[in-house]
Amino acid sequence: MITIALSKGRIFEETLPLLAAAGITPAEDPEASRKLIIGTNRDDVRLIIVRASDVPTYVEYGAADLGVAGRDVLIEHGGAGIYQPLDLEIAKCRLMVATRNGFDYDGAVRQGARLKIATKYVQQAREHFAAKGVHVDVIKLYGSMELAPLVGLADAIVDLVSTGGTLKANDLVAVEHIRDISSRLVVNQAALKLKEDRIQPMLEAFAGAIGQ
Ligand code: PRT
Ligand code: MG
Repeated sequence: MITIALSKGRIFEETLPLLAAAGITPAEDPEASRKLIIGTNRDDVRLIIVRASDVPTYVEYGAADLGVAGRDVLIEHGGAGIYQPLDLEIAKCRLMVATRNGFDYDGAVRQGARLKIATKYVQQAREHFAAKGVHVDVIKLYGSMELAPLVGLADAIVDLVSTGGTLKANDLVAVEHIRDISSRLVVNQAALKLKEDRIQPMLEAFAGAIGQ
């Protein structure tokens, strides 16, 4: 059996055409079903539905052979023991620093102010501000980061931006670009060796389908 870990929502949707290119069709739509293990048209392939940030953990421990995870999630996880053979170029966005519209971010940085940063991406936020030589207190949140500057929890957030609509709706502005993000195929290293005969053709099918 080959087990593929996916999260619901954009990653599942954008992975479907790649699975199709490898001849894999899910038996059910995870949005409509409460099942966490979903069969496919292939007897030897199943999907498991996990939180986006849990995909690397399932793959690292071999509970899933393959998975699809954002670069944001992979950097935060650390990527130990996980092979990342392909950038799938899906679920694209940008990791950015954002503040309230009107907050003088550049001024605060120039004056050497200590900034409060709310984020789910603690590791990447620390690295970004350390590289700039800016002192920060990082406040870990699990979601709705956009709220933090509006209620005085933080001076700025580090979050993903795609259309910019969420920032705009909350009167926030992006002030710094940290990195471009897309999702990658991740593979358990032992599985790649043990099940190479079935995993390798899948990798080739995914690679062939990217960007088409
Ligand atoms: O939702 P859940 O808490 O379960 O986890 P998750 O938010 O990590 O999962 P999901 O499915 O929302 O995102 C999975 C992956 O998609 C992320 O790890 C990213 O790599 C990628 N991705 C691409 C995004 C976005 N675009 C994105 N726009 N993930 C989140 N967002 C959020 C962002 O955090 C912000 O709140 O959408 C909002 C901004 O969107 P715009 O279009 O208004 O700018
Ligand atoms: Mg989400």
